[in-house]
Amino acid sequence: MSAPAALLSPGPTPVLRHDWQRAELLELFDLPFPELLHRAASVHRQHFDPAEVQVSTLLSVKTGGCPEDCAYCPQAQRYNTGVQAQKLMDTEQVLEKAKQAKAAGASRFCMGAAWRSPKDRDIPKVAEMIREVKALGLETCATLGMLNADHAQALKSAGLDYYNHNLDTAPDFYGEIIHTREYQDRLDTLENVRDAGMKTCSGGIVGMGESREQRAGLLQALANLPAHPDSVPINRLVQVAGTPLHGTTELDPFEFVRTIAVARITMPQSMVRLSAGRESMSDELQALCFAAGANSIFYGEKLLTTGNPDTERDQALFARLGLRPMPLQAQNVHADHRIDVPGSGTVHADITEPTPQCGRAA
Ligand code: SAM
Ligand code: DTB
Ligand code: SF4
Repeated sequence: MSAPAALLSPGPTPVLRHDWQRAELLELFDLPFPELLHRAASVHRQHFDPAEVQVSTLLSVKTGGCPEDCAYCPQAQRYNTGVQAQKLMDTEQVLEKAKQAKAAGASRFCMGAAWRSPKDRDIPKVAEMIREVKALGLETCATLGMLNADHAQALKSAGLDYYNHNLDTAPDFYGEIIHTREYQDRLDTLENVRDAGMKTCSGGIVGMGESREQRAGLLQALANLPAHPDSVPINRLVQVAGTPLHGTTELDPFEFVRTIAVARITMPQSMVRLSAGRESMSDELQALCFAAGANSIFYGEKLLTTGNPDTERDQALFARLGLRPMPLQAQNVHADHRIDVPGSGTVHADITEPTPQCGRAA
């Protein structure tokens, strides 16, 4: 099909739009694959060095036993997935993992908890973790469920740079996936995070049985937030036995790449993260995602409870594709406000170099 001239004209640097219509996004999705990739890659180059990929490491600081019913999630207590509930980790253990992540070349460390929302008594413990991880010279990120304004402020005061809270899917598919909290609750949490002066990390999951229109609806909801999320994780559903979504028909890999490309075009200055699901992707599919404008990954053998490519495989992939980790300075060029990261200059490790954990890339 032919795309409208307005969508195809290269033009000057685009202004950030917050008024995307679903039909416009669907027109992008419908473009011939090479044309869509070309457009996304062009937008990518206007804002980023396409050889640089931001590298984050995840740690589950509180695993399992979650009271929510998210149909994709291995950590929901109500599903029999074999995930053992654990209590909140000690700061010492978290710091050990953060040091390893830094030595392996990560620039951001994201702490996840299987909570609906943190309780008042959890906040000082998490704040201590954040302070100490930040003191290592890492950017800090947390994903702890819904956040009220006071909790958001307390985490900001502890030095939290990013808060991850996903919209997960389109408003019109959401009711098929989660029943224990509303879409509006998610928007409210993101508002509390922004109001506290933290950066937002928000994206979603594809491959949950949603339609293309609903994938477009997810990206529309993200792009039309009052501020584009600084990071946009695009997760491909990791199917876990025992969850209601286990057995869902797999998404066409090219449709996943299209989703990345449309995210890049509609949120040109955001870090678009090729997030969960990489373990089962070929190197070629990941390369297409980077070509379509993905410029962030989770690095390290584990996500929260499921697998991620091992570090040697990622080092080899970076080496084969000529990619390198994005230095913190470059990440903050695109931010609304700069982050004061102690010792940030030391975080610029090259994951293709040998590290205490891993050998040299092939
Ligand atoms: N409990 C908090 C919450 O829900 O906000 C934080 C942790 S939760 C695991 C963070 C995100 O991980 C979810 O919003 C979802 O997008 C993603 N996620 C969870 N399970 C997944 C799966 N099986 N496949 C892909 N993404 C998943
Ligand atoms: C996000 O969007 N994806 C990450 C992170 N934010 C917290 C989590 C993926 C979890 C995949 C399933 C698991 O490992 O439990
Ligand atoms: Fe709980 Fe978060 Fe999993 Fe939902 S996604 S069940 S809130 S841990």
